[in-house]
Amino acid sequence: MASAASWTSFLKSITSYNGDLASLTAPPFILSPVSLVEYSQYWAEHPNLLLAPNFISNNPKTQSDNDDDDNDDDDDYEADEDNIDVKKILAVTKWFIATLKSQYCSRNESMGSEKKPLNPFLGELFTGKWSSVSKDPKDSKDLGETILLSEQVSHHPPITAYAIINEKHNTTLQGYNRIKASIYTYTLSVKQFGHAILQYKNSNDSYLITLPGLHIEGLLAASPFVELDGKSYIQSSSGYLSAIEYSGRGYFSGKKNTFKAKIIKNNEAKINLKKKSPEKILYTIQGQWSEKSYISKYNSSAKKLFYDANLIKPEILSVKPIEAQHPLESRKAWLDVAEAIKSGDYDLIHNKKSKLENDQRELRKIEIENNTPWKNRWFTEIDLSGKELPALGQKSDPFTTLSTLANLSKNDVPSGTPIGDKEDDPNAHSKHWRLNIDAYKNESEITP
Ligand code: CLR
Repeated sequence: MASAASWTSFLKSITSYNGDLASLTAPPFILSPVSLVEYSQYWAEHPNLLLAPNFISNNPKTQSDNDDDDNDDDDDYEADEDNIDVKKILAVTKWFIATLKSQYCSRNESMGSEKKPLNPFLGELFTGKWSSVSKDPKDSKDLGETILLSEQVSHHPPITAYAIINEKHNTTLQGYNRIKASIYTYTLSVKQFGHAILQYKNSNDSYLITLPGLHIEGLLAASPFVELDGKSYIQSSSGYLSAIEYSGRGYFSGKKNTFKAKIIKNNEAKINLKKKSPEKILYTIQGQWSEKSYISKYNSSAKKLFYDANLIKPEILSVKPIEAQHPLESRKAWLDVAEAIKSGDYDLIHNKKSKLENDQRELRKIEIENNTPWKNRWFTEIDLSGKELPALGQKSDPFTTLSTLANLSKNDVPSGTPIGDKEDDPNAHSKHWRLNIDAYKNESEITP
């Protein structure tokens, strides 16, 4: 019953929440031994879906059609769509929907509930790779190796940047995120800042991916879980938008984790706040992102299975053994704390965590004394305000064109905020984190 008592004091502490999640002292049973820097891996636990747009061609009998056996209803919708750009945004939408179960349900599945992750230290790294063999038995393509780079690029406020790179297919996903949490009567409400950019360099296609809002329910019952809310968008450079709306139990349907995605051509309808111009919806996809979802074509009532989240198991990232890791690598750095958490010994957790945190404070002090500020390893901050040229030698950043196409703000405001929305703070800066490709290419010390 000791844990029940400390849960009560935890609940009391969140009523006086000051905006800093790290300052909440949660009882051991709700602590996760995993650092938030690891969460970037959830973007690619289905590498075949991430890479799928590479295999979509104009040829009516495409590779993916050939791969289908008799039981081909899970991607049959591709067969009667001949616009290649529409096919591609459907494939990207499918990959994105497939990431959600990993992103938002995996702690419940592996640890029984949502948990409080370790708060990454500045410069903390996490890297690993996915092999070239697809888990999908229908997939016989050579995917090549996909690697993950994840780095804590800021500690105050916490910001994680990541890149997922497949050299064989010239495909890169990169992004960063930060959260802002508030508490309303025992519900933790979280806004995500940041975005991801997905680039298929062989075909010159790029996509902007924005991040949904979420809230944590079940706090009173001591079994927290995530519920997504609001909207998120996928904007393609080819001029198509996938607008996804989330809701929980009992809004669109009686079911949890529901969503409704609309595929729209940009010049037919922009994200318009004031007057809703009539949208010409090409496809609608609805269902549960943690279960099954169905797709229907404009003007047709016929529904086909779009994605079944329980059909193909996620492909787990392979990470070097801890003995082979660098001291900045997450699992190595947090090893003692992680073991203390697993042992459930509050004092031990506190001691090990304090040691790591004090060492970090000491490092920051030395940096100030010596005037040698911490240097990020794989990522750089760029400024898209137009006042300065974007760094990394790029004339323009895909975010500028893609956010303009979608009518989304370019500023550091909640992800997916439309231009002119009440959340679109005109005074917010336009700095965003990008992969420093040279730093990655010249990296020899810390490899996946
Ligand atoms: C981080 C970025 C990932 C998606 C994601 C999933 C779950 C989120 C996490 C992000 C941020 C931290 C988070 C977590 C769920 C719970 C946790 C909001 C957005 C908070 C800090 C824990 C609160 C503590 C209670 C569970 C007791 O791509």
